[in-house]
Amino acid sequence: MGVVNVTPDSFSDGGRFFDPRAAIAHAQQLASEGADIIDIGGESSRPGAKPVSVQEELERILPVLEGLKNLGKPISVDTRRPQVMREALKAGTSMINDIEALSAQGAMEAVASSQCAVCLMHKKGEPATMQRDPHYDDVVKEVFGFLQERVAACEKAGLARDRLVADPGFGFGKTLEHNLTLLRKLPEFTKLGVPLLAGLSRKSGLGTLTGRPAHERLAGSLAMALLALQGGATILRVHDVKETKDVIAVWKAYDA
Ligand code: 9MG
Repeated sequence: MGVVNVTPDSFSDGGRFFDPRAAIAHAQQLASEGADIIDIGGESSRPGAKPVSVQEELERILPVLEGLKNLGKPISVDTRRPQVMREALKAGTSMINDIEALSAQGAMEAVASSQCAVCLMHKKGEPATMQRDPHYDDVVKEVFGFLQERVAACEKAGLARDRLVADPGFGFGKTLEHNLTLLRKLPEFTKLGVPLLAGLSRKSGLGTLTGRPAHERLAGSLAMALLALQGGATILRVHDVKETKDVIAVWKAYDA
């Protein structure tokens, strides 16, 4: 899954793809590099990010969705808002990537009548404050329990399990140690019975581990990608598609 942030303030590429033409060209580039899914987001969820209005979010993503209609690859929209989900689905989106796991009022209904896939992500707290001293008694138990409950809630609302993907939400209300614990225990999350998505690309934990700024975290991101594959992730949300595809090719040969 290649990331396209149509935002002025995302942590790794803030502003580079804010112009719809730049976002469309970047999505085309990621698709040509082998991305199987393109994830379009109109609201930054980096730590400290401020929410944008529904109107603003729609104005950012709809021209990009229009420009990618004939891309020939599934498009995912990263949103937590039911109104945005509905408009994105009308525009042909195949997947909703929700960092709030369809917990907003009306979100479940917004996707239930379509056939789209849904990524249910765990997050503790709100982006503006979630990295201020997050605490868990047992991070694996809490994140697993949350995702299990959301999968069950989706099924109860009529979303078949084969439409769902689960994601522990690395970096969303988690310390570096929480993230590493979740990564070590990722194989346990395969018990959820749905594909696992991991988003570790360029995240701040890599800055802590390597001392490098976001645009210099490629090697660390690739190491994380391999660890996530080994842990059972089948979708990697990444900025560097071409290089990650090479990691996947090596991993597949090893794992054959
Ligand atoms: C939007 N977004 C930013 N980071 C993410 C992650 O780790 N997973 C998912 N599903 N979405 C993310």
